[in-house]
Amino acid sequence: MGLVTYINGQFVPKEEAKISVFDHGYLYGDGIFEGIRVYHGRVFRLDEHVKRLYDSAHYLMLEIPLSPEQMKQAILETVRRCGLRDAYIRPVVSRGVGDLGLDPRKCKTASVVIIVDTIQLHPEEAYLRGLRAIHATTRKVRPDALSPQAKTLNYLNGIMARMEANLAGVDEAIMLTSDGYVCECSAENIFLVRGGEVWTPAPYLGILKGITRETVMGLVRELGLPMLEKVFTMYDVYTAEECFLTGTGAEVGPVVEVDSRRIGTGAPGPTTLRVMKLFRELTRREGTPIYETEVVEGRT
Ligand code: PXG
Repeated sequence: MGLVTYINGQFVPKEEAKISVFDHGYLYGDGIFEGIRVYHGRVFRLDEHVKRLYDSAHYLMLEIPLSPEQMKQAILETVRRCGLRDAYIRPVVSRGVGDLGLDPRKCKTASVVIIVDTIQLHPEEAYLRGLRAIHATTRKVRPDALSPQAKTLNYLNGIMARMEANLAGVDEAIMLTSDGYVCECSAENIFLVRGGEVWTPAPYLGILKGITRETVMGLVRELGLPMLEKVFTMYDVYTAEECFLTGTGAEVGPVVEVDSRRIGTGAPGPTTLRVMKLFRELTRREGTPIYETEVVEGRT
């Protein structure tokens, strides 16, 4: 079965899914998106992702021509038509076709696209040995300039950081606030294990409050460990016992080296491995079923 893309109410083969060059999503990055995973025939945290999509739209005063319920159904139907049980879903809503000026009033209707494909952000082997990271010289955009909560189509800030990681020959880039505090990675949140506690940057620093981050904070508490949202610097990262990152694409990824400093033992640590295991188990159990048969399976 070929991959199917939803585009403005139609399901088309992915090769035929095309958007106008006059769409302000293309011209200005004026639009929003989500990244959602399907595990074993179930969409993980669908309600949370759809809520965040509509919150991003509300922030940008972008009217999505579907209700959240219709969006959920369109997402489920697109995955169903792709015939995949494990997948990555990318709903994208852009301002729509306008003229060559910035003014969004010229764009009459938003474009709605749902792409379904597979994704692997880092090779499997990187999760076994652990990821290597640097901290980027590119600072996070200040939250008073553009909200980090809104997943807009302008990801240049993260892309600039990611290019620094590529040039340094490592897997990821840690981004700091303009004041130099640890914020998040190019498209993941960051966690440390220090003295039996688990730390992650406080939301007011200007992070995206990731859905995987929220999930993992719950798992850490389940493990009976203190889970703290804090303000910290690269010193705390270098001297942590463990470091890991979280994101829909990357899932839970151990970080074993930062700015050429070994983190902990230099191998994925015991708390990180426990969180990875719990996360894998949770994604097997929970989620909105795509196929009827799995509704039955899920309830028995
Ligand atoms: N921080 C930023 C800046 C992000 O863009 C996360 C954290 C993690 O959030 P979730 O809700 O996914 O746990 C993101 C995630 C991808 C991908 O393919 C993810 C994002 C953006 C682009 C690609 O994983 N956002």
